[in-house]
Amino acid sequence: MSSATTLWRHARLATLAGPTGYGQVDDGALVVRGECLQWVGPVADVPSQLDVTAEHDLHGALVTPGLVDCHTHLVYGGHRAHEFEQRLQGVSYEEIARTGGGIRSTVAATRAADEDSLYTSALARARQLMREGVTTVEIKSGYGLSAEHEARCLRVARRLGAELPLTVRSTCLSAHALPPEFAGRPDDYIAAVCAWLPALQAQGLVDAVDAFCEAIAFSPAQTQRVFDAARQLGLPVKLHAEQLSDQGGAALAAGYGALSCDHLEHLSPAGVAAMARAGTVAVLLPGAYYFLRETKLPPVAALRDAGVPIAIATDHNPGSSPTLSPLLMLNMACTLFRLTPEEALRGMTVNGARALGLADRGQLVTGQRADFAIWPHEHPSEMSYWLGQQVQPRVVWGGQERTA
Ligand code: DI6
Ligand code: FE
Repeated sequence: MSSATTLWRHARLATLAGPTGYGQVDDGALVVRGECLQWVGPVADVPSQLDVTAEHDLHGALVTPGLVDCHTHLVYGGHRAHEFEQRLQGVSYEEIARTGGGIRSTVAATRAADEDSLYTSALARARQLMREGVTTVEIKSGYGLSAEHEARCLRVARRLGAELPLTVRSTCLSAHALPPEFAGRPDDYIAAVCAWLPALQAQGLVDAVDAFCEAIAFSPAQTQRVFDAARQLGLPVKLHAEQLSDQGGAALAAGYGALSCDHLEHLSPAGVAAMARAGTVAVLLPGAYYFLRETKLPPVAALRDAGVPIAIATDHNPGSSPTLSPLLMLNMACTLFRLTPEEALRGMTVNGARALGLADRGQLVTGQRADFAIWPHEHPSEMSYWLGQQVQPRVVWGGQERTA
């Protein structure tokens, strides 16, 4: 069976091909065959011998790769608006966590919800991301914190991937917080996590393993035990590292060839160097920085100088980043972290894909997956310029245009 070949012409392409620059093609065309890009270039050079079955004229609209949101916690019950109020009264995120609120309050709400209602709420969130051009999303567990409840959250993530055109990568973040039944016994909890990981993997629920290495969460030694269990199973690792303090987590993760280290506000020069050596992506999360009213900036200039690829994600979660706007994150990456609009866009396309270990997307080049978004813009810098405008692109997932 030969698959359909579709020609999209008169696009202003931001291909992001090559290591820098937008890779702009002003009067560009994309040829899509099946789920992949068969040809990309100027309209004037479209090969004539193609057996095109459908054509679309884009009248000069901007086309970018589909957005990759490489760090989210989309599956959870409840919300934490009351903690937002407390924090505005001066109670810190750490204090709330230490007194049983924070992640643990979402764990209680998540355990109390049934699988269908977790699915329904996560579905609405995923659709919102899709409406802003997200074609690939990573979803972490970490609000179940028992074998049963973690499996449930990861099944919800898999179900979203099966029922939506979106690609979903699922990450096991069981080492996110200490559940109440293990109070005072963090090492026992880590042993339990290491013991249930093989079963989660055997059920096909895990693409990567993450942990929260922090004074209010797990130590480097405990993180290392989780990483050893992941390595035994051949699973790649990522880490919530250096968000609130410098624990040396990034260097530890880099030693395991981590796909990414995420947050990184307190990253040290040694951590930057270790990430550069390992080719680990730095995932910066301006939503959490903003919402927690942090003041310590991630070391963007040092990451840049060391050649560490930078990704940007929403970190959607109910405690520290309740946003579902990837475009707002592009803006904040520029205004708060001083990325260039080009770096921000790369961060949510090609480098976001890299943070998930996906080499088949994030650029508009021959052979990549035909995931792209069509924007009412003249220049790619507008992706991060328009602030809170709720721009809705047309979106093509694996060659098919659909509405989210
Ligand atoms: N860091 C974060 O920002 C999220 N998880 C993490 O390890 C926040 C999770 C939450 O507060 O519910
Ligand atoms: Fe997170």
